[in-house]
Amino acid sequence: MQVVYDPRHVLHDPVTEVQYGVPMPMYEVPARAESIRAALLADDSFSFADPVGHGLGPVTAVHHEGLVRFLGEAWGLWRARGGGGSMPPQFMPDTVLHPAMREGMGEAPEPSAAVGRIGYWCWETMTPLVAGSYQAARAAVDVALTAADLLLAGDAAVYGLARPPGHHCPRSAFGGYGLFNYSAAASAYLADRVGRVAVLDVDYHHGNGTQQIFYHRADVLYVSLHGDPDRAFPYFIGWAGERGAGPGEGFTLNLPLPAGCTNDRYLAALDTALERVAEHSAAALVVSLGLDTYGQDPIADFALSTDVYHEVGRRVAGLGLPTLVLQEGGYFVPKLGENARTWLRGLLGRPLDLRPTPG
Ligand code: Q9C
Ligand code: ZN
Repeated sequence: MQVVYDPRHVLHDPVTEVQYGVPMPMYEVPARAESIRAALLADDSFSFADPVGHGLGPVTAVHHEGLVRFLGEAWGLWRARGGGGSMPPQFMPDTVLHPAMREGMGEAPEPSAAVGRIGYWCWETMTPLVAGSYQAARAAVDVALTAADLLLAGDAAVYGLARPPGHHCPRSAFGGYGLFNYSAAASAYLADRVGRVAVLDVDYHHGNGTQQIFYHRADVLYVSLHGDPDRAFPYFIGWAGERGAGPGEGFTLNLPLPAGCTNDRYLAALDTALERVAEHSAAALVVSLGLDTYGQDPIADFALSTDVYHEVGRRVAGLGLPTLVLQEGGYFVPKLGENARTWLRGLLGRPLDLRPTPG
């Protein structure tokens, strides 16, 4: 299996996220992608390829141009404002555009100050921007699109190893650790070229961004298994009753799951998801692969074990669709590489081959 990877992911390396007002070390760190890369390099089922630049077209196909413009200039504006030294080494909003604020008053105009703009284009406090965030996020999109090209060229399965993850980014905002929704960009790119596409999002968190981007479309099916928004981030979206709208009605399927979700419970929900994907007659499948469903993940509450990822990959392969796997979440770094490798081996039909954790 070809793995597309770009070392520029390390340029996005904020130090502090804010959860419930508490500053804490980032969970979404460069070591995540490096742990996966190391595990795949040690397995001859995988070979590495570099991304090719695809420009901004596929980004603005799924994102508001204002968001893209802001992210491109945010760091420079922040530096110019503080002149360096005394400013925090990262940029995060203190005010976000809550819908209640202007209820009944129409759309808010985008302010001109960078400190206002960041809250206009961001929806939470766990995705700080640093000097290289934009470059890393652009590289991640190119990883996903290059992997999509390999799929279009005939590979049965391709893996895009990218970060920061993007599935929490709707058309007009960033957040949820990511800047650009590369799974959505690759899905739209594939839909333009092959017709119907299915997105299977197995990250622990609901992919609110991807759902929003395709909510009105019938050609791109969005199916997600995730922690129930009644208790889990992103809280306000991912409910079972959300099924798509207009021409997209029936083309979103949410399967919220309970805390402590076991391997068996998970596989049963996966079968439901795969049945819906099979009905879609897609020409390609995009998997948003989050490994934060793992039992030891520090920010999630499912109970999956490493071996079940092999079975999940195997069942996904059973669809018989050209499959583009794109990395999203997963925060238990010591097992992340092994979990990804196990999942991908299942997809490839290679035997389960559990290895001891390095280090
Ligand atoms: N206090 C992905 O896995 N923090 N994003 C949740 C709640 C943000 C996760 C913890 C989680 C974002 C791609
Ligand atoms: Zn996640």
